[in-house]
Amino acid sequence: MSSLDFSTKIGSKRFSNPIFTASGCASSGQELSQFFPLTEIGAIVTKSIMTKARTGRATPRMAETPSGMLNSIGLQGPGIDAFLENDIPWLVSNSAKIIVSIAGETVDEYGVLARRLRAVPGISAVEVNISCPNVENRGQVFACHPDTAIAVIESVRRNIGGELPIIAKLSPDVTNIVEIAQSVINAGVDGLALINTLLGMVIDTNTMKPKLAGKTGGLSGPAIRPVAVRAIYQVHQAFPNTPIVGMGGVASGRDAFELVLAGASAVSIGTATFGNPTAVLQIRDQLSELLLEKGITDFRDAIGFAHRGV
Ligand code: RRO
Repeated sequence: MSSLDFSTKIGSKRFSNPIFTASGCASSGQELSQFFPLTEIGAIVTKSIMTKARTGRATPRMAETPSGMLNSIGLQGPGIDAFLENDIPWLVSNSAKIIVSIAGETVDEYGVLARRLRAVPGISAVEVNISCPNVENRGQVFACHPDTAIAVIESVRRNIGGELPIIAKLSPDVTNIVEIAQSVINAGVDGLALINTLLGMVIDTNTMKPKLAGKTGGLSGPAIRPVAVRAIYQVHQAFPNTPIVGMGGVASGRDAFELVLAGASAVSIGTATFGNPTAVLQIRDQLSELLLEKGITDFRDAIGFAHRGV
């Protein structure tokens, strides 16, 4: 059987394979490392980190939905100091490829986080999460408006220094995702992460109250995959040279392939990991088999294939 070049690039950085974890679904990798060495995956994308430690929203924070789930975690995390002291050295000592996801309540907070990361060795890229649905104030969903999205990315760009690729994570809960992508590309991102969860809500018909303490939550899982495929397709069509890390309900190699055909240069696995901690590896292996079955020996030839000749 012919061999596959499974490597991919985001900005200046190369990854040995295109299957990553999705931010928030594998913390900083410690739990997953009980099941396999983190060097097996293309990159670990850490849970979005903020300047200060945060307990997150009240429980219940999760609810099942048809073919998916809602989460209302609310950016729980240790804060950047503890993260840099504990999580990054641990990941580096495990030779993991690291993409650090950051989140802030203000434009300045993103700049502060970027400045803290600029001199840290061992990081491959920064994901700028401007699309967390679980914030008290919808005005903090910076990815919902071109002006606020630009302000955050400019602040990160100013503070991060030249080397680290910046990936902006966008929300599907907008009228025109291409317009938001255009604004963050103009502001200097090297890649895009598409898509964050969709804002949803479940009401318990027995108690007649919302199931989540925070009332609303982010919808993930197979239910949202067609939304991810659509967003990736639209954005890749408009900006074919901007790498996309695709995510949204991927549970098999074939699902990952669909996002790649739409235009993703890498695919992150989130919700599938909760039911099966080795999902990331299975999806990686299924995707590589599928590519070879299709006669594709260079992964990069598959990126955006669905656009060709259309
Ligand atoms: O922490 C969360 O509640 C959360 C985040 Br930061 C995000 O980006 N997306 C999501 O569904 N949940």
